[in-house]
Amino acid sequence: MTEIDPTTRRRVLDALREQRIETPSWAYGNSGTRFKVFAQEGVPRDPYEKVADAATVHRFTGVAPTVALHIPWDLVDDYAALAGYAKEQGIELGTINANVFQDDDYKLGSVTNPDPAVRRKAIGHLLECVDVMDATGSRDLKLWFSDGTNYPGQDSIRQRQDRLAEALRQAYERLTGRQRLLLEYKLFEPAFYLTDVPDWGTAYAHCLELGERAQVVIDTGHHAPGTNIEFIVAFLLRAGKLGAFDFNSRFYADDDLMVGSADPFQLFRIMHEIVQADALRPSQGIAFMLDQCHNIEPKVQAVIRSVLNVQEATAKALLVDVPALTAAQRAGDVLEANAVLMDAYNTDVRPLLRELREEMGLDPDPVAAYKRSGYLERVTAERVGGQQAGWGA
Ligand code: PSV
Ligand code: MN
Repeated sequence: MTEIDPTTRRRVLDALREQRIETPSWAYGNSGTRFKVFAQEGVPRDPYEKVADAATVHRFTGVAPTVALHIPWDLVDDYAALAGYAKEQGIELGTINANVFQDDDYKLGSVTNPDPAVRRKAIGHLLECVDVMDATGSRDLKLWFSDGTNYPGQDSIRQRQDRLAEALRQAYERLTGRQRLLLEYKLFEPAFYLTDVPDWGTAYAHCLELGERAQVVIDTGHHAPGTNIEFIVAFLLRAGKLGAFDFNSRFYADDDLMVGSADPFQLFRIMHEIVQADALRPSQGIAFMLDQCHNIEPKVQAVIRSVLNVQEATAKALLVDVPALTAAQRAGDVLEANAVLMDAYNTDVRPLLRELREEMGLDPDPVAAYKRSGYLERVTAERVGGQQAGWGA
């Protein structure tokens, strides 16, 4: 693709202007590996300061108007007040992530635990998360379970599925109005032998059983190397069961690096499936979230970069010449079809994105504008004393 014709340009700019990317509250807190957490200056000390950071990302990018919360990491007395603060800052509270993986009681699992009392406690937390959603006005309850077993024979695989189904049913039945249950799968970790929701097929089957408002979350970091993630995207879209993404990049396992940093081509292929299914528009209901931890890089700047990476991949996907691609596919012209796709991928969309931001009244270079703004210096000076928030707090 050499020149972008004016009609295509307008179509792409309009679609990009509508795009919405949700950032995670935990990306702004300190995080690390099990070896070391490197604390950074200016890190938020409470959910309010995390919201302020998320609002800063939105101010410079214009396409990140919501922040996801993790309960209890973002525990506050008054969620409606936090939602009000977010509004003042120009954003809204988004997805509520339940956390049933950090309590001693969950050693043998949460909702799949062999002990009914532990299962009741875990389900109680899921229901409390829906209470939070009622207060914040959030649409989505996102569930990821660390449940699994370490040794063959440790527990009944089948009964654990029954327990999982029962817990999901109770959470699902608690939802009202437009609220949805989003089930996230993960290949492995922390259990070594068996994971109770290890793949999209398991998540899909449970969501099918639950009903229309249960959908699957694809965390891009949660697959075996070489997995064709865009196939999963296409399959779930076709079935009407793709609810959300947790975007990030991985080299080895669940590294939670910036989306588009390890394999921007994969991100493009994913966004191509989204665009082909006309699933980009917010009205289509797919939540495009980030699930990242910035262990050694400055956090707000890294989230801004991540948002831009998603925008770049999306812009390229929007540039695919669909009539030419369809013609080549129908003619069985393998090389031409591939060339059409690669043409779009190889287009430098940065000038187009600069134009988009100018149209939106933003600085064309959000990273540079953020650095010039002095935000980091200001919060570093302000956020002294207290306890810095971290992954897990
Ligand atoms: C689990 O690895 C996960 O991807 C889930 O989405 C959690 O909520 C999140 O990470 C916590 O960082
Ligand atoms: Mn995730």
